[in-house]
Amino acid sequence: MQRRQLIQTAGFTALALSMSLASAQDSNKFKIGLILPMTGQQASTGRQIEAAARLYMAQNGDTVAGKKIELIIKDDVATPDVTKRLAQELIVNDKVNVIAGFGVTPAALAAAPLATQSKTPQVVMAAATSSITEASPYIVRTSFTLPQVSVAMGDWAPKNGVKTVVTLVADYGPGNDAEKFFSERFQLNGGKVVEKLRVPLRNPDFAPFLQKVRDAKPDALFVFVPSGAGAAVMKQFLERGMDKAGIRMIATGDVTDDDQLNDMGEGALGVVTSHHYSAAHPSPANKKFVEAFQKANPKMRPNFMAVGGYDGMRVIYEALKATKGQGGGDALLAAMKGQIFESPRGPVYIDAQTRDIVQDVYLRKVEKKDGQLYNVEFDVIKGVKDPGKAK
Ligand code: VNL
Repeated sequence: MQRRQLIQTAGFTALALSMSLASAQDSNKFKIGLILPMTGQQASTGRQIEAAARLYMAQNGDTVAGKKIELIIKDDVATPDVTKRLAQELIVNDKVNVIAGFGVTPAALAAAPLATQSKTPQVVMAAATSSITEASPYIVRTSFTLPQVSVAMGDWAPKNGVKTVVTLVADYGPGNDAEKFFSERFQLNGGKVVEKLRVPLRNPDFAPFLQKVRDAKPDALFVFVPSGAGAAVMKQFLERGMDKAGIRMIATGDVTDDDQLNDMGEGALGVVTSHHYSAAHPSPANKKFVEAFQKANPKMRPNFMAVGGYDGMRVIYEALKATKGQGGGDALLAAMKGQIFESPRGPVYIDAQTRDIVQDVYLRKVEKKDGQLYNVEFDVIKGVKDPGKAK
């Protein structure tokens, strides 16, 4: 009897001990739930961000302020219903400290109410519609916004012989932002927008739209499509001889994406874009970043998505350090706001009011360097805030 009791007690003690060990172990962990499109049309964005997040961890260690960092990567196939379910599971079951990633705008918006309810910081590393940061006070963004980069093109084009334009954008949040902010600025500068075309986000066929552009015969076609779709637009633009018909392509840098640019062929030479990151950005910090990224991922060139992911990890690591490993959601969020640092893209900061990134925007031209195609920067607008916040 006594013996049985003893064994039972010992058993319970062992169980209790292992449970408290597990929770002690858990409280020594800091979990980041990274929700990304790893398959489907936006898979290159997931690949780039995962590679960059892993690089950041390899360079900065996986223990911060006494906490072991655990990265939990989930594939949402850029589908908002899936994003929402995954965010819920990560927050409730895995008890992650931060959710991050978000390859497309609908995915970022789907997770926002969960971030608010659970007071979990949501670090948006890719999605770029201006209004995203207004969807939750727990959102911090390390990518960019379409208004931020499109206005620069609305200033550059009319000064460089482009008087008439047709716009062609993917028909959802960031495309609508690009269309609006480019057009308004271009017209303010005396340019004329002849026609505004919107293509579906899913499996777009550009041919009928490009035919319309040919008929309208503007000086230039202004394009926004999301990362991963640029090569298809470029191919059809060239195949239909638009350039030979005297129509220039101008775009946001999403189109001449470093992930695809080198395979676009010589026809892409001379295309001028505005954006916040080029793999050819000539700073020592970027040279180090590109070299390390390519050493770890020999077949890849980092693009703007990679930099959004790398800087997002930086923002999370530094917030954890600043809160000495103690931070709950609110403390972490407060420590993310106002961070100032040198990114591979150039100097940046997280605006404490808007929680959006403030950064330099560059004008770039596709050129050949060492036998490869790059977006070579030739002008810069310093410290650009998101013009989409009407305040
Ligand atoms: C978005 C914006 C996605 C820009 C992108 O690539 C991009 C978005 C996937 O907000 O959905 O290049």
